[in-house]
Amino acid sequence: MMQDIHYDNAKFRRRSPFKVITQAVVTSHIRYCCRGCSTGKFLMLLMILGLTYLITHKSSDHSASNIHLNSAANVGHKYVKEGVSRIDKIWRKPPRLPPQLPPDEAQNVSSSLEEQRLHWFSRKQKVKEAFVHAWSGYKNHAMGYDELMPLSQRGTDGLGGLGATIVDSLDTAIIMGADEIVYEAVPWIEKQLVERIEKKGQVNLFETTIRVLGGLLSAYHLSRGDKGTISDSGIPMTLKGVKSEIFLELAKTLADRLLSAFTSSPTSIPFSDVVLHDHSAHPAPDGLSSTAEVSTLQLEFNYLSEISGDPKYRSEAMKVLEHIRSLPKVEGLVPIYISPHSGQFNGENIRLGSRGDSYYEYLIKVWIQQKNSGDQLNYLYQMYEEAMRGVRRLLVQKSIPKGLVFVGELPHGSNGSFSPKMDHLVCFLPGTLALGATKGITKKKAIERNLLTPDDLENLKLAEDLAKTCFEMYAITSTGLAPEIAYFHIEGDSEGGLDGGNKSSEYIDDIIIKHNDRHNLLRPETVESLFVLHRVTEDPKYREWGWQIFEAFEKYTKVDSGGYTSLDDVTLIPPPRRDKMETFFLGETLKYLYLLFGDENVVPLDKFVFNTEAHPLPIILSKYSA
Ligand code: DMJ
Repeated sequence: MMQDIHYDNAKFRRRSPFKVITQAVVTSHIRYCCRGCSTGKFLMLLMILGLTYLITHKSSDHSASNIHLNSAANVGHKYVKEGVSRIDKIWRKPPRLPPQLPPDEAQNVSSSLEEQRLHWFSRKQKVKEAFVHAWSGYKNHAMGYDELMPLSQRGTDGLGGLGATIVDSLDTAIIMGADEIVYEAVPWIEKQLVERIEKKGQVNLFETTIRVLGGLLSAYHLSRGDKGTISDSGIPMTLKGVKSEIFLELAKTLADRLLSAFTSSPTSIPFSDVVLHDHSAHPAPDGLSSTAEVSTLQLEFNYLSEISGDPKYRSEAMKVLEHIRSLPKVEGLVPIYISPHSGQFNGENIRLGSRGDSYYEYLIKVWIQQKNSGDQLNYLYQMYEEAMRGVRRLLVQKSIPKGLVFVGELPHGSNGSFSPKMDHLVCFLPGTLALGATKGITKKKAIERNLLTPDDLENLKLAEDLAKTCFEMYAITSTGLAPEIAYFHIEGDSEGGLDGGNKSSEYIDDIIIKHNDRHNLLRPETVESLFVLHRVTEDPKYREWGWQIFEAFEKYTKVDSGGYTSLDDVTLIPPPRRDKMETFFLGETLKYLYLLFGDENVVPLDKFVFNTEAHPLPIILSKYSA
């Protein structure tokens, strides 16, 4: 072993020129040719002496030159360097050039790359057309309402009446270059939104933060509010007359009201609801807040502090995470309810689905957002790492018969039984795991730079396995669209329910769908993860899966008169429809599909973090200033 190391090092150690020459001569044919021949011996001796003189002469010049190297005006140095390099040239092998393809093959490779680019470009354009169709339904039948009911062709205010679809869609329109939509959305925002914020009543703190505040902040950045350059987001800016300052002003006006959820609470845990017109806040009827909701505000409030110069937003929001840091957990995993009155977790229900999901997402994303600020937020990274180890140990299992890897739940804590239930919402996790492993660069680069820890590699593997499971949750149904919740068949557990209806799927027996869980709300989580995994692994299968899902949305959810609709049952053909187009279909689902089929330099993952509603915010470059 020692010898090997010694040998390896010797290969790279620089040998003295004298050693080089004597070794070369000793091992050369001359030795054999001239053995026993005195003239040969004489010639060999002469050669050794001559060469030794030459080398020592040059070497001493070289050592002398070292003294002069420090002097910038050393003219002799050039000569000495040239002398040494001439000798070096004799003994060094020429550098190896990378293998080159013959010209005709190189031509084929580049033209097939070009074909691929065009192929995905045209698919990306189809997504843009879908976005324009979704918007046209909203604009024609529901402009100013929160959401479109595409079947009855009217609007509904399910989110408090801030015109949520308009603000949620705006950055998608900017990213897609759908300028006509930007020019329809911005005047509405300029004229109507401030009045809505001042006059409307109750809104949910979390939903309003992620959709409306997040949308305004992202629009602010993408419209060059904080002097972002084209190379930041990779989006060519063609918009004229859009004044980004308005987005910042509105964001402050809204956030000042949302802050009452924090300031009214007796602990660092905010109340769930805010009454906009009187700057007041109150808890939910059961007195509890969702863990995911209170821990999914920080990207937005931090960025607002950054661009407004006012630390109060960041300070209130970060207190939540600092407080949760101190609470007891189960291997990093947390119950899905928390009390703003006591500041303690409530109950033992642990899951990465509804009310738990984005707690884990924001641990790593807030750390990434602030990673240039020094070490003070490293506790978030540690909480994330511990939680993902907890997920791997306590929540991950494989289905039978075909072994799909899934994340289940612990409804009664770590001492209770395991439930093989997985919400579609959990499908955010593959993307988050991949992002957490490479921090937004490709897996290839991360490996080349030796950046991946054993935990990162395990998380990346889990990400890829889970992304497949999420895709199969679509592929096992008759419509090719996933149900809201899936149960997985495991040893010793016989959940009752339906199969997905696609009898040709090899996973049909692994996934069970209960009667009440057969709906699809046009959710984004799976395509979100496919987008991140494609960026990280560069594996084209993620694009193909995304395209398959997009085609199913086109086939079964598109409404002729404009918009797309949720479904009541994904296992039936034709699927019964549910009259609602959620704002996140425009804000998230179509945006992630568009980015999945597009260029990796557009909204690059090592420069942006997406909030949980897919609004990209730039990674903060300056020091943490709160
Ligand atoms: C979105 O509002 C967000 O992604 C949130 O984190 C979870 N639910 C919806 C989309 O499904």
